[in-house]
Amino acid sequence: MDIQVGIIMGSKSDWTIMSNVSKTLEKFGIGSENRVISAHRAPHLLTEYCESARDRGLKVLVCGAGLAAALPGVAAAHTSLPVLGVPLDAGGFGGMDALMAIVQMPPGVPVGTLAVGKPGAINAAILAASILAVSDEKVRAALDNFRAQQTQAIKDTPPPDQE
Ligand code: RP5
Repeated sequence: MDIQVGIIMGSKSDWTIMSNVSKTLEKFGIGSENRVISAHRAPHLLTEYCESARDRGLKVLVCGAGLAAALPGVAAAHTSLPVLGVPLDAGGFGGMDALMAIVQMPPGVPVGTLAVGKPGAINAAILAASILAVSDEKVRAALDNFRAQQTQAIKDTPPPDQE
């Protein structure tokens, strides 16, 4: 499986949530790589990673961070690849701190910001799949199949009082 998505998190402590990104991408047959690279603690490493990402074959970056959460924005500053940001609750303000930091990018350097925590991590993977599906028939088929199954599961769910 070609590695097409780069998943970066600010700390190993983000892994519990960010592992949902690679797990979800696998469902669509999309290969990914995981890296811990803090924008604040290892800024040069982050620059190097993002500047070389496109040439190494990556097509989308998914970045998760908590607290001041500069990671997705700084990544987007160093590449024109699509960057998706996942705000994480690292103990301050229920993740609102990270959400505000990630969503408030200045015009010209966008980050596609997802929900806080696990729902955001899962949706970042699905959105990455949607981006890749534009030019990849296999991913498109997997995505369409996932959406159809999801809808079917809703239709098959009995109302609570009829179980
Ligand atoms: C952020 O600080 C990381 O993304 C993490 O969510 C948070 C706390 O990091 P640790 O102190 O657990 O390494 O940069």
